[in-house]
Amino acid sequence: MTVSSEKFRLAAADYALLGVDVEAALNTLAGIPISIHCWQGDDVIGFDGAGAVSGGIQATGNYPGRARNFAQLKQDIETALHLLPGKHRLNLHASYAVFEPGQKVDRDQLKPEHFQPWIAFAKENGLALDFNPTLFGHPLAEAATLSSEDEAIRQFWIRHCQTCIKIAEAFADQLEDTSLVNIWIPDGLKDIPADRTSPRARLKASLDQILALDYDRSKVKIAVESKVFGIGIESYTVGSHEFYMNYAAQNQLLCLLDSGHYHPTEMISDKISSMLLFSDELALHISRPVRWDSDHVVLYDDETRQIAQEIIRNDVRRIRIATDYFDASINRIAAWAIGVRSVRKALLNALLMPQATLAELQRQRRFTELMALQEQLKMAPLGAVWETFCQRQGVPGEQEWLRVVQDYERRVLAKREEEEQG
Ligand code: RNT
Ligand code: ZN
Repeated sequence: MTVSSEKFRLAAADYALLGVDVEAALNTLAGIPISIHCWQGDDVIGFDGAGAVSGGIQATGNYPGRARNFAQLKQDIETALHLLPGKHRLNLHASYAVFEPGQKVDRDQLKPEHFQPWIAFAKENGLALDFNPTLFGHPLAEAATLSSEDEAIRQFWIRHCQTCIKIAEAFADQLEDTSLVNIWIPDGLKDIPADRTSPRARLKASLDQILALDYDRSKVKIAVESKVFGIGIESYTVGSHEFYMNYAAQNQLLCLLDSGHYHPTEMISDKISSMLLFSDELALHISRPVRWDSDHVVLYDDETRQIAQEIIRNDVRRIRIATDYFDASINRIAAWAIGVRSVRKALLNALLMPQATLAELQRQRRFTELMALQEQLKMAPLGAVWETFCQRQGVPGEQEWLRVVQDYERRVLAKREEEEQG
């Protein structure tokens, strides 16, 4: 027996004493899809010529090796996927359309054909695709988008969202899986508004017009993502939480909760149970805000663990889990690996908790024992179970994955900088 299998056997025995079935947990864990955001690979720049992200979000740092085109981003995602145990989906933005050399297609004219290479990539890797209209990093997004006072601009973005829904329908058809389309807009004001209502009324009218499109609701799921503020739009965000929560409820859309989009002490882990009492499905962007919506790499931290516990305690099948962060200060493949592995570890941690016992202690108001057991669980041998999970999934363990990244950095990423300097 190898050392790691012996460690696993002992760990499983410890969990059995707590009433937890480790094998059942690993089975469930392997099947939970995490939708990986493509935009960590290139600092949210995209391929359609924007050159930089805008809209109050920002990737800081200049670590070498950023993906500059489809071939590079695809290669990086594939490399990251080999480091990630379990089932995944891929989350694309419209700005990642793949064009022929010299071809220019504006965002309101995009077609499924511009994503055919991504569909092929998804097929090769057994991934389903999720999608996002890109309402930033574009000359017509400098002021406002779906809430714009300029009717031509507003209609441009309405057409963009509609075409994105059609593209997602093509994803769903060709990959035989539903596709989530998430709408996030950067509209807001730097300083105190005189009229908070009109932009929101225009956003509501825009969404109504987008949804009037004929699309297959069984294939394409639409989510709306709120936010409390962004850089340069500190005082007023048109798409606030109340706005979208009500809009989603009224129109049977999914509400998307991003863990960086609330006040610093307001946690999305506490929102999941409430949301699910009123809608069938919920979507999440797991991020890590540091003092603000900074989109740091997700870690295996308290809030990520709490989010995972709420996902497992409620109903994992009703929650669409995605990652959303962008760090340009460290190796971008490592950023994917650490963030997505952290979400998966947190899900494993949640699956290895004796949920029924804990809930019963709460019901009986035996709070001393509840606190003691919750603390005891923090010392449980999760690491050994995680290593076995990685091994069974054919993915490197905690000791090994970084070496794979470092090797890739030497072989591939470093060359990109040389090419650039030419
Ligand atoms: C921005 C939102 C949004 C973006 C992506 C790129 O604050 O979180 O989800 O991060 O669409
Ligand atoms: Zn987000």
